[in-house]
Amino acid sequence: MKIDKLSTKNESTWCPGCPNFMILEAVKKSINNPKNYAIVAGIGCHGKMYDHLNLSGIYGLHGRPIPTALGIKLGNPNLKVIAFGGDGDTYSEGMSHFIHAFRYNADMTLIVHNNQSFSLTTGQSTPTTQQGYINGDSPKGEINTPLNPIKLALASGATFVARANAMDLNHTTSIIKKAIKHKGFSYVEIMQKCLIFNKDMNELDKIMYKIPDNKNLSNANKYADQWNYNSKKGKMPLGIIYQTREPTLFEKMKI
Ligand SMILES: Cc1ncc(C[n+]2csc(CCOP(=O)(O)OP(=O)(O)O)c2C)c(N)n1
Ligand code: SF4
Repeated sequence: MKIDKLSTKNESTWCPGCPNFMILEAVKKSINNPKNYAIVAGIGCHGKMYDHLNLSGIYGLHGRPIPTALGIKLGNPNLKVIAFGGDGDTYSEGMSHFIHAFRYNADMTLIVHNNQSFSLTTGQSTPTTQQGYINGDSPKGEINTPLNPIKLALASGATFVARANAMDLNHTTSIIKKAIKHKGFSYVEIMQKCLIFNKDMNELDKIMYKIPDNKNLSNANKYADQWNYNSKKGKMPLGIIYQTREPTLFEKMKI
């Protein structure tokens, strides 16, 4: 098998056609000097990114890719650190880390693979699952409304918030490249269909549209409000929803 520098020979356990393959490709296209990078993954289908990227790092715990990535960054500030999380991983068990990461503003990147489902554990509801979704955990349908992590990120002091569509390789790649370049904590949510669970939300491409890079917080909040994670209607903006420059963690610590 011929493999490039960033690939591994590990067997894939993703379902054939899973959009995680597209996210993997976008990440590979965004990395130019692998020795400068370290990665962390949570546990879930998204976590298999760790198996397929020939990069240093830690295959972390469910919900904990952010603090693990922060530990790596503190250990070696010269590294570019990327954390991969699922929507269950990041917005449920890992939620406190998500909020504080924006306050700390350490210079690293979080990529959330949002398929609106705890897919590896057979499709239970996550905090961004739509109301009414029937699954093994909620046989009568999910009773709660989803939270909006983009709004939460903005309210928590985020300096870089972006959303991408896993199926749009070029756009996703350009966003990941900008996220890695950002000075501070960059958060990229990649909307990703799951081919097996919560397939109800697999037609969201119809409401997606691209926005120009935005540096205005009031506009960012308007973009965030355009889609509530609950509906298949409305408009879902893709692109850099907000970017600003604030002191990073190390600048604040003066190291
Ligand atoms: C500390 C801990 N809590 C719970 C689990 C069980 N668990 C493993 S994977 C997973 C679901 C992952 O869902 P998500 O993060 O959305 O990722 P996906 O599989 O959808 O990519 C859960 C709940 C675990 N392994 N460790
Ligand atoms: S269960 Fe869903 S997210 Fe997991 S590998 Fe299959 S298609 Fe991808």
